[in-house]
Amino acid sequence: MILDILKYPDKRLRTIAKPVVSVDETIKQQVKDMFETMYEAPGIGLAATQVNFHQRIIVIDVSDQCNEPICFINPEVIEKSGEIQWEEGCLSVPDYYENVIRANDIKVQALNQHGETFELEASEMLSVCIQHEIDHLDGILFVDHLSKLKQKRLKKKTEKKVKML
Ligand code: GNR
Ligand code: NI
Repeated sequence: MILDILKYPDKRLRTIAKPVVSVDETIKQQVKDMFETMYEAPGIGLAATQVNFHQRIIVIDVSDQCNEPICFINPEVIEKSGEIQWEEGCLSVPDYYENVIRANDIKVQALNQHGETFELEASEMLSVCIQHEIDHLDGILFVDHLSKLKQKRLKKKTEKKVKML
């Protein structure tokens, strides 16, 4: 099932997601729906927060063929180093792109969609995407990393758009 994606400045995007207690059938169905929603959007990642489900689930596929799905449940960054600047966008902030600086190399521990623990080392686009998605689970948007001036301009632009509807 395709899920609706919350759009900035929806307050529900500020919710802090709770850890998944057990990877049961409800969670597995949620993971499936999130992959479907991400591929349809299309996007390279999606956090549960964006579809108004406030448990710690992320889906990602940064491959060209869209055939390398990765699901992270209760993800934790256990190591990070280096820096990378990447132009980010977000399905919850349509038509807006800005550079953000993040760690380039990270090691993540999580559960997969079968409830098994795994570790993954990531860099560049995958690393940026994982950090962007974990931010969502903590109620943080990529625009929060920008200067106050840029945030003010985005707020104005968004208010204009809302008026037009
Ligand atoms: O589709 C997406 N592209 C993207 C590009 C640069 C940095 C991060 C991303 S994630 C985004 C999908 C999304 O909003 N995930 O939360
Ligand atoms: Ni996003």
